[in-house]
Amino acid sequence: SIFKEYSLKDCKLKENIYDEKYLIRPLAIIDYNHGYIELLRQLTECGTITYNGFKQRFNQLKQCLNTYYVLVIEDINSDKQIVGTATLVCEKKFIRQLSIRGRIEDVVIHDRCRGQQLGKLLIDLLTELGRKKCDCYKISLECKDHLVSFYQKCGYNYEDKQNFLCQRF
Ligand code: 16G
Repeated sequence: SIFKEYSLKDCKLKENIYDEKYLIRPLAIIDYNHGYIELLRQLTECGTITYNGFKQRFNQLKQCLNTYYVLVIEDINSDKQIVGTATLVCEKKFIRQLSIRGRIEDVVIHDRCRGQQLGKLLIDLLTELGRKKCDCYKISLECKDHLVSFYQKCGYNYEDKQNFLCQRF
């Protein structure tokens, strides 16, 4: 498939990526009507999200220049349904000579589309984007136990010197 040959041109993701079945592109407001939120529900709870609420949040992310890169996979043959997503967030720091730290967030592939390497493709694209275009000095992510080996295949590993801690509200 075209995916295997694709490499991020200038890492700008200016061109959409097609093959016969799927289109990979940045999130758009219209995706609200094509199952984007329902897809996110396969990852975690989302509560009630109205169209206006979604649009407002979308515009907030967009206003943060060079910070949020939300990719989606559209199923061309299935009424443009959104069947995959992943986000790269670039955090600006003072440390390490005003460095940028990347995080991979909210990765979901629709349960009916798993096993086609679509998740790996999204991670690879965002990792390349973070490394080459955004100049991240590191990119990290958190995941459930059963996904550790998947992310290891994408080049992510445990770090001895860091632990992940969390407080929930
Ligand atoms: C996973 C996700 C994270 C997401 C969280 C939601 C990846 C790599 N990790 O950790 O991005 O925000 O689940 O779960 O996709 P929560 O609602 O329990 O925080």
